Amino acid sequence: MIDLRSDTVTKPTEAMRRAAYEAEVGDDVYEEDPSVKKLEAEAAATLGKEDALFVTSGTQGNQIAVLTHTKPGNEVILEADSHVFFYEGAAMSALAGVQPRTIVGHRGAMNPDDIEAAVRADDIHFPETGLICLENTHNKAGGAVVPLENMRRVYETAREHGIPIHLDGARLFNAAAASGKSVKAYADWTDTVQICLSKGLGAPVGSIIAGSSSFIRQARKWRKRLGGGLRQVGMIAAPAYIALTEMTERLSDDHEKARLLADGMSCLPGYEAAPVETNIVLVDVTATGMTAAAFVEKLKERGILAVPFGPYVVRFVTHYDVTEQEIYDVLDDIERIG
Ligand code: TLP
Repeated sequence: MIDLRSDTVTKPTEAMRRAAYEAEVGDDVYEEDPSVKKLEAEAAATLGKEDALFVTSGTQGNQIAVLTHTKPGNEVILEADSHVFFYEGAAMSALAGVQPRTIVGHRGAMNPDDIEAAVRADDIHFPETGLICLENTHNKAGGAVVPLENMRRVYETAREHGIPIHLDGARLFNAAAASGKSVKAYADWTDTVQICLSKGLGAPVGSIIAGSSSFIRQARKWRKRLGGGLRQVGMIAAPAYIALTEMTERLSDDHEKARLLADGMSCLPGYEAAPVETNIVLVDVTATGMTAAAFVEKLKERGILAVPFGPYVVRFVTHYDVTEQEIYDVLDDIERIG
């Protein structure tokens, strides 16, 4: 099978498996696991934040951020197709007791004027705006990079109103690779940031949330409440350290493969690929007369996995476990599907 469903399907490298075996460990609930401490310190430095916390998943990291920044009854401003809103099982409402206020963005970027208009005035009828969430790269917008200038303007709006900003940076290293800017440059326009190490970077498990020391102290407590306080977790922090320090440079290879796939598909009749900036390719299959689900079934019969991302849109995600040759093979198969 050529698995293009997501960059979450990457398998840990040999070096990661060895690092897991050899990891120095301790009880991380007592903050005594040296491998976890090393990872958190490196992540905090890379993102330019005071402190960082290793969490089990991107969803857990985002939700700990929501829980830590807000109080029940708050409203959270976020993009209408953002992962936190669309794909996290309404966790912010179910767990934090906050309500989402969505804004439709352009390629994942919300207009700062729309944010300004959505911030609640002081009125007895209204919830308080407790948080603004951003996402970069933006998954549903096809891996679009939210420009730094947009993030800077959102930050200024947020600061005027004293509202914190959390960035879902599950694929922030992809944004950095595509733009040539550092992840810190993006994180500078946020209060807190979540990065995933288990997507295109290949760690078997884990995400990081980073922010001020006082934020991380409270976030650690939320992680424990959610059952995310783990013990000898250095076994997974050690491979995650490799993901953070050795796997980011090669992400532009994935972007190349995504462009190859998108350009190739656009040359075939019936397929229309959205602009590709990183490792996600969204293809509209309307003109083939098939639904996305039917097309994905046809792909599967040929040993190719992708996901329907809407009634007529299919998502392909490139990563290091798929070669350039396999992308050419996929294009040959799609040509045969017609
Ligand atoms: N996204 C997954 C699916 O949930 C859609 C994927 O295959 O892309 N933020 C963003 C922007 C994400 O894309 C994801 C995963 C997460 C957060 C959640 O990460 P995990 O899966 O570690 O909870």
